[in-house]
Amino acid sequence: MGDWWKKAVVYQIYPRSFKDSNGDGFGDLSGIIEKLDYLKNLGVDIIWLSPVYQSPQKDNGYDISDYRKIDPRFGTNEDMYRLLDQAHRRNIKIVMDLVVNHTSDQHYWFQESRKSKDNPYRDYYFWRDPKPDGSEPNNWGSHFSGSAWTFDEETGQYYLHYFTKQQPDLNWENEKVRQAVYDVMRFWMDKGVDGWRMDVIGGISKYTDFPDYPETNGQKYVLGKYHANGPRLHEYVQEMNREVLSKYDCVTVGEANGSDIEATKKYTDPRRHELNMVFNFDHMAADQKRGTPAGKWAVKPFDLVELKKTLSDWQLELAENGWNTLYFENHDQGRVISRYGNDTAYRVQCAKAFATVLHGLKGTPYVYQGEEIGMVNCDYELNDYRDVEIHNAYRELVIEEKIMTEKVFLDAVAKVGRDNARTPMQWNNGSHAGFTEGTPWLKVNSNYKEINVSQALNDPDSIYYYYQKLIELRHTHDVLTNGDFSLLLPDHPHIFAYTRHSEQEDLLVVANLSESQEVATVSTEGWSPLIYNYPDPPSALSEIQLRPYEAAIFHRA
Ligand code: TEU
Repeated sequence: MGDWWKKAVVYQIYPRSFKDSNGDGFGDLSGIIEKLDYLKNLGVDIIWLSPVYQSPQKDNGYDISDYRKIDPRFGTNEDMYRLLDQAHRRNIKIVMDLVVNHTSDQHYWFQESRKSKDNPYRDYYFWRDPKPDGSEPNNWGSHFSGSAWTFDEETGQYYLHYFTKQQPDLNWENEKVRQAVYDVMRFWMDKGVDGWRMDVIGGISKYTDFPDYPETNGQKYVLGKYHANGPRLHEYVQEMNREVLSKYDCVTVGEANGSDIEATKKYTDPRRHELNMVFNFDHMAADQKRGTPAGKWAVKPFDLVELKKTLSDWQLELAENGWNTLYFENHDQGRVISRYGNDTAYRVQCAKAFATVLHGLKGTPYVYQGEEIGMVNCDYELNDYRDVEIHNAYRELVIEEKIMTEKVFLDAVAKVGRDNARTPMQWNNGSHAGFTEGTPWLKVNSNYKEINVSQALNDPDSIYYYYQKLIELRHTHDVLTNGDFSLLLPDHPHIFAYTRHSEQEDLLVVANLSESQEVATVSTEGWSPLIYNYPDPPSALSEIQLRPYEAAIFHRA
C-alpha cells in the first residue's frame, strides 16, 4: 500500500470556520466543495477535516452524539459523499477526525449507560463510587479545568471525562466499545474516506485502578502521567490496525498529547503496524513555562534555541523507523507568527520564514487553514471568545483560584488561546471577509481587509504563492522526504539553520527568526538559492548576511 503520505502535504480544515454556503454563520461541507480548486491550486494532497458528525457542539464538534450522521450545521451525509467524490476527482484525499477517547453525553450509549448500574451500556464508560467522604474517586483533573469526574445523581456514581463533563470517556477495556469504534471506521472508509486523524489517541487506555497523583503541586486536581500512554494503549492501536486499517490503503495520524520520543517511536515504527505518524506537542511550548498551576496559560518570551533543540531531537530520533508530522498551527494553537514571530511590521517575511524552516524538515507537513495567507491572532475581549477551554480556565484561574489577574490571563489568551486559530477564514475584503452572508459564529478578525485570499491570489509575492512553491519543492526534491538532517548553529538565539543530505542533493535551510540583522557563519561555497523570501536571495559569500526574518533554502547537487 506504499508510503505515499511521506511525500504528501496535508491541509487542515476547521469546517465551522472555513466557508459558509447557506448564510447560517457556520461553515459547511458545501462551502468546502466550493473551495477545492483553491486547495488544488495550492498543491495540497490531503485534506484533514475536523469533526463534522452530529454533535451538541459543547466542544465544537469534538463531542459526538452520532458517528454515522453529518451534523445538519455542516450539511448531510450526501454532502459528505459529494465532497469525497469532488476531492477524489482532483486527486485530493480526505481524512476525517476520529474522536473516540470520548463521546458526547448525548450519545445513545451514554444516555443508556447512565440509566442504571446494570444497563448493557454501563461499561461503555467509566463509573466509580465516591470516596468515603463523598468526593471524586481521585484527584485527576480535566484538560478544561476542574475535576475529571462528574457525579451523576441517577445512580449515585461519578463518571470520567478528560475534557468537558459533556464528553464522557469511553471504556476501551470493553471489547464491545472497540468493535463499535471499528464499525464506525469501516462505515466511513467504505464510503471512500482515505484515513484518520485520531483525537486524543494517547488517552484511550486508562490506568483503571485510578490512583491519586501523589504530587499535587498545591493543586486540587492534577493533569499528568496517568492521562496518557496507559498500559494497553499500543495493544489497542495494533488491534485497530489489524482489524481495520490494514484492510485499506489509508493514512493515519494520531494526536498524541503527552507522548515523548520513545512513545512516538512505538506508534510510528512501521514494524509495529500501528499508525503512520503522530502529532506531538513539545515544539509548541517554546513560549510557555512548564509545570506551573497556570498550565498552558503561563506564557514566556519565545525561545528559539529551545525550539531548535526540540525539533532537532525529533528529527534525529525518528530518522530511522519512524515518521514526524511537521506543524506549527492547528485549531488548538495560536497563530505561529503571533506567538513565535512578528505579526505586524514583518508579518509576510515572518510567515514565509517559519514556513521555510518547517517545510524543509523531514516529515509530513501540515498547513492549517489561513496559515497560507498569514492570518494572525485575534486578541479579543473575553466575551468575544467562544472556546469552552478559555471560559473554564478564566473561571478557575482568575475568579476561583485567583492564580492570575484578568489582564495576565487575557494576555495569555491573546497568545495561546484556541479561538485565535478559529476566527473565520478570510476570503476577501467584503462583508465578514466573504466567509458568510449571515452572522459569523465567531467574530471575523478586523484585519481581513488587508489579509485575505483574494489579495493573496493577486499578489505574486504573497505568502500563498510561497507556500505553493514550498509544496512543489516537497513534491519534486526527494531529499526533502528522505535526506538526513543536521542542525547548524544550535546555540544561535536568532538563526535557525540546518542541512539535509542525500546521495542526489544537499540542501541548506537558513532563517533569521528575529527583527535584527544577523550573520550566519555557514559556508555557502557552491550553493545556489532554491527559494527565498526577500526580493533577492541572501548574500552568499563565506557567510550569509540575513535581514530581519530573512529565510532561504540553498541547494547543490
Ligand atoms: O485536543 C486534545 C488535547 O491534547 C488538548 O488538551 C489540547 O492540547 C488543548 O486543546 C490545547 O489547549 C483534542 C482536540 O484537538 C481538541 O480540539 C479537543 O477539544 C480535545 O481533543 C477534546 O476532544
